[in-house]
Amino acid sequence: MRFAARGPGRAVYFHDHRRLELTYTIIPAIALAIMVAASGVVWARVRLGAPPADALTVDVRGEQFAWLARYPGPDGRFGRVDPRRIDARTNPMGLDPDDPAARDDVVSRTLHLVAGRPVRVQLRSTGVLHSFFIPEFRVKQDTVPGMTLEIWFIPTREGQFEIACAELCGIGHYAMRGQVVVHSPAAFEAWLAQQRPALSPAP
Ligand SMILES: [Cu+2]
Repeated sequence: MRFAARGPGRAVYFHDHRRLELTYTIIPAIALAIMVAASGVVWARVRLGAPPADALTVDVRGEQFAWLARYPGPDGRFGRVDPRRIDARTNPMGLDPDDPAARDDVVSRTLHLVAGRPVRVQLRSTGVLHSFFIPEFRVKQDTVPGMTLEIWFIPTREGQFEIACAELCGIGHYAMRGQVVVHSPAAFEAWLAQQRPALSPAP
């Protein structure tokens, strides 16, 4: 406004202004350093810290184009899985029937969790990269074929939420939606008690 075409005076041109440049470098540098340090503390707690001892462990597998969750069954142990055993209809998780620990494993298309109880999710993938994303929980972790990657968090509220796939994984990527149901502890136990082992489906 001051130096507009019709205004009085001329703009001053200067080539260097050390104090101005130092100011607009140092102030953002300090602000960014504070943000990096503060987020680093949170990152380390979430990503490097072990989940609490009472955490529920769930095995989750991404496939084109759906999510599968596995619970260890009454023996509390996950049985062996083998990608060569995967059959889309009869054994999508690839459970190995030769392993006794696999015979009581429960497999669900919906992820069931407990409000207030930490959960450790072991992520696997069949075929291609996916990304396990629950927007409401601010939880996101890629799934990589051949690797088991872990993420843990604490659902705080009962209700239904959505799992999205956040990695373009093929033609059906847009439809790769899963459901998370967060129960009270009693409702979760009741749900689990109703499930049949994946390897012995209803007659
Ligand atoms: Cu996907």
